[in-house]
Amino acid sequence: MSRLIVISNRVSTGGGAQGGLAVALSAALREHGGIWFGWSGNETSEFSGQISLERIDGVTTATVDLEEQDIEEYYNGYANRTLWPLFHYRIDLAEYERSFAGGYQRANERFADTVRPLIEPDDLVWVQDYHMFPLGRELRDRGIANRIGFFLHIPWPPRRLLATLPEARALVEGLLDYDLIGFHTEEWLQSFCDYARDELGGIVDEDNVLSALGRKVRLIACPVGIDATEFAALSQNDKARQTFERLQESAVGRTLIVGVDRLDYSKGLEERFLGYERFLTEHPAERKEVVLLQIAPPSRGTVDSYQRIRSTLEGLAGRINGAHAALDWVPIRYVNQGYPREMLAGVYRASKVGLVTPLRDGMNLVAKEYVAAQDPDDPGVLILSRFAGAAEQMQEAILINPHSAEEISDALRQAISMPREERIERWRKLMNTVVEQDVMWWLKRFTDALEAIPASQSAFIDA
Ligand code: ADQ
Repeated sequence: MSRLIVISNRVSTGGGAQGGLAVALSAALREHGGIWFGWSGNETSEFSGQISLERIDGVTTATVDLEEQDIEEYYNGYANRTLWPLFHYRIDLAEYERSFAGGYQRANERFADTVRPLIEPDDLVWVQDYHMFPLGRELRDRGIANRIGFFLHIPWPPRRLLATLPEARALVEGLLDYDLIGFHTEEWLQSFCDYARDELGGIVDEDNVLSALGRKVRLIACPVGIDATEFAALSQNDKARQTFERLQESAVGRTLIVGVDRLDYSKGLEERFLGYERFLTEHPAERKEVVLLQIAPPSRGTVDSYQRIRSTLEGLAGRINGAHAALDWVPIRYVNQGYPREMLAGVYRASKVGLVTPLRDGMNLVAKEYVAAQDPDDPGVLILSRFAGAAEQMQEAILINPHSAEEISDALRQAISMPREERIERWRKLMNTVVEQDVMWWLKRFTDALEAIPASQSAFIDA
């Protein structure tokens, strides 16, 4: 079995917001042996390429500090102000600045210089996400002939949207130096193919191998999962039970509806609040029978669009509560805080409706966690946006268009009155998928596909 070199913006060997993913990547690194490389999260006055090696729970991590200008242009700039909004179809929020593009390229060159000496000839190299698009090419330029895979955790935008990015063509050309590119869904994969065909004259064969500009890269749709068995067990532990009881007590017999998201404009929180408000006004008889608990810890607070969405939501929650609250009832409990995973599991289990309404989402792991945490004899109902990658696998949820307040309102009504047998039937099918296509399944599917590629296929096919 080849050693694995995982490369991502941040390195985390467990816990944190991306708990499941970090745990899975750590498990793969323990099994294959190898190194997890990335930015330390720290700033240095002058970039030195000095690597900090650590061994945590059987996993070797290697991290490097970046200069303030790199962090500003590469991370806060190109990654969070340019690529994130564009890839979530929000060109209205995307900022196109040459300095960001330059800083992004420089940081990737620095990563390549730093990680290069750690890579041995038979290692599989696996680059994660939109922070690192150019890394494959940079490694090739430094003589790395290993198999290199790339996985994108966010959507791939339609061709005409991507074309608004000044560096779009260079970005996609750079991706041709990978051997394998993974997307969460067929839809994101097809958008990528559209661009490669129309803008680069590429050809995609029946095995999803793209040939363009004299190079070949294999494409796969490989949806990420959660550690479903572990999460289901978590929902039964003491801390989860305490949270469950506390919530049940405070809801005093009302139906709890839950939303759990990083505070991000892609998650459709504003539209969710408006849909819920519509439900309150359209169904006066059921009004005081429900409570929406929205948990949304702030993220990327230095970026203006994140400050704006935060204040918009505070205003909206205040207005809805002001207009509808009674002496003994507040319609929205809006909490800006992160919680340990076992508490979240208790929250999901206590909630009869899971409301997951992103406007765009690469996958969305909350939808899967909500399902995994349910009581098999009395499960809650998942309402899920059609525009989350997870919708491709989770057809038994109530699927909605998150832009329509009416659809959200109708779905809430349907979920709240759904008979137990139907809830159980839908949940069983959802749970089967969540368990079968879990995070270890994802990991194996990707690493098997990478290992199956003849060594260094991405070397120039015509050269
Ligand atoms: P995110 O945009 O962060 O991930 P998501 O997939 O929902 O979105 O994962 C969020 C994680 O954070 C979940 O595990 C959730 O439990 C946790 N979390 C959210 N709120 C929390 C809170 N208040 N307290 C504690 N934990 C909280 C990106 C992409 C997604 C893709 C993932 C993985 O945007 O589309 O699913 O990567 O590929």
